[in-house]
Amino acid sequence: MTAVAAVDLGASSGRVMRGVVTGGAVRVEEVHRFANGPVHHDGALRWDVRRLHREVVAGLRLAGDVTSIGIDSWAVDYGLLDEHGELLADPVCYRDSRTDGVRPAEGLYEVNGLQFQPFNTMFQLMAEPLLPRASQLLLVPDLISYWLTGERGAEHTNATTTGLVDVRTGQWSPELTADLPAGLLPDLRHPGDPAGTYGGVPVTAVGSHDTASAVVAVPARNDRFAYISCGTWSLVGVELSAPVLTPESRAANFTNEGGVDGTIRYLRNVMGLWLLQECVRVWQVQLTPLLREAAHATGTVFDPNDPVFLPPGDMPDRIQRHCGRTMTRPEVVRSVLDSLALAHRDAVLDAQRLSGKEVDVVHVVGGGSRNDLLCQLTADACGLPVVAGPAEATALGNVLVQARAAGAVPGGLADMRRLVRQSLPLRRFLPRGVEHRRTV
Ligand code: LFR
Repeated sequence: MTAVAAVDLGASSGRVMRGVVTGGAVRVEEVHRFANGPVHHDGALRWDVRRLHREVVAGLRLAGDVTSIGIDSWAVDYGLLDEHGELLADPVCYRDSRTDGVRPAEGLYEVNGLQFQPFNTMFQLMAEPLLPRASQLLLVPDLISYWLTGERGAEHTNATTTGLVDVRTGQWSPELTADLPAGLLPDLRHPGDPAGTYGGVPVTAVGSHDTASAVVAVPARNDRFAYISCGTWSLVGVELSAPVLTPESRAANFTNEGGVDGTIRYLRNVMGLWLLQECVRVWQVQLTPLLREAAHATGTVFDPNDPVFLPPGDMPDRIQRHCGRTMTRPEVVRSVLDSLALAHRDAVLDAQRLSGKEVDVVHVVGGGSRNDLLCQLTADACGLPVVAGPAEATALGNVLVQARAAGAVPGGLADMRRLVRQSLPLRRFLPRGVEHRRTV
C-alpha cells in the first residue's frame, strides 16, 4: 500500500486529499476542505495565498503518514518574490480587470500554441507594476511548494499556461521572455520530479495545472476519446502527441497546453459552472433543488464564452440581459446548461476537425460529472455517449503521478487510466434522439 497527500487548490475551494494505491485500485479521501475565492484589496482582485498555505499545512497534518506530497491548482496566476525570497504582494486573480483590452501579438500562436485568453500570465505581466522589484516569479502551486520546502522551480504543465513556453521545444522561449528581468523564471521541472521535502516527506512535482492532473485520471479505454474537465471551467478537448499550430486552430481559439508524459492537451476553455456558481452566490440558494426544476424549464441559448461573463458580479442579471428576456431562476439555470451543452458540442467537434483525431466517447470528469442534467444534455448535443466520473479526477491524477514516481504504479497514462476505471463507479449517458432535444 502506498499513501500520498494530494493538495488541490481550486478557485472556489481547496482540498487536501489522502490517496491510497493498493494492488489494482486507487482511492482518495478528503481530509481537509476550505473555501477559496478572490477578494478585493490593495486595488485589485487577489488571492489570499498565505491563508491557503496555512490551510494546506493544517490539511497535511490531518493526512497522516504519507510517502509523498503533490500540489496542483488553477493555472496562470503567480506570486512575485523579492531578492530575499519574500512575497511582494498577494497574487492578482486572473478575473481582475487589469488585462482588459490586451491583444496577442502577431505570430505568437505559432510559438506558444496557446489560445488567446486575456488572463494568460504573459498579459498579466504586461500590466504588472511590481515587475521591476521582482527577482522571481512562482506560479501558485510552485509558490506553495516553495513555502513548504524552501525549493523553487516551475512545473512544466502549468508553465505552459503562462504563454512564455515555446510549445515546439518545451522550454521557456528566449524570444518571448526577452523583456523580462533575468532569472525571473525558475528552472522547469516535470511531473514525477522531486521538488524538495516537507518535514522529511518528499514533495513530488505532479501535473500542477489542475487540468493536467484531471486529464491523467480520464478513465478512457483507448485513445478515441474527448474529455470535458468540468468545474469552474469546462476544459473541452482531446489528447494529442504533437501541437496543432495552424491558422484555423488559432482562429478557433484552441490551446496546446502541456500534459503529463509529454502529451498535448488540445482544448478550448468554455466558461463552465462559474456561471451557475455566481448565480447561486447572488441568489443565496442551493443549486440542487434548482437543477431539478431546470429539468422541466425552457432555456434560451446564449454564448457562454462572451467576455461579459468573466468577472465576478450579478450573473443572473447579465444572463437575462444577454438573452433579452426576463427569466425565472430555473429558466436561468436551464439556459446556462443548454448553452454549456452546445458549447461542449462545438468544442468536441472543432477539436476533431482541427486535429484530425476522431472520438467515439466523451468523458466528463470533475465536479460537473455529478450534474446529471448537464451530462445528459451534453450527450444529446454531441450525439455521443458521455461517461461521467470520476468527480475527483484532479486529485486522482495528482495521486497517481506521485504513486508512479514512488514506484507503486507501473507504466504510462493508459495504465493509470485502467486503474481509475477499475477503482471507481462511472455512469453512462446515451444521446437521446432529436425529438427529445428541444433547444439543443
Ligand atoms: C481550471 C483552470 C483552467 C485555466 C483556468 C484559469 O481550474 O486551471 O485550466 O484556464 O483555470 O487558471
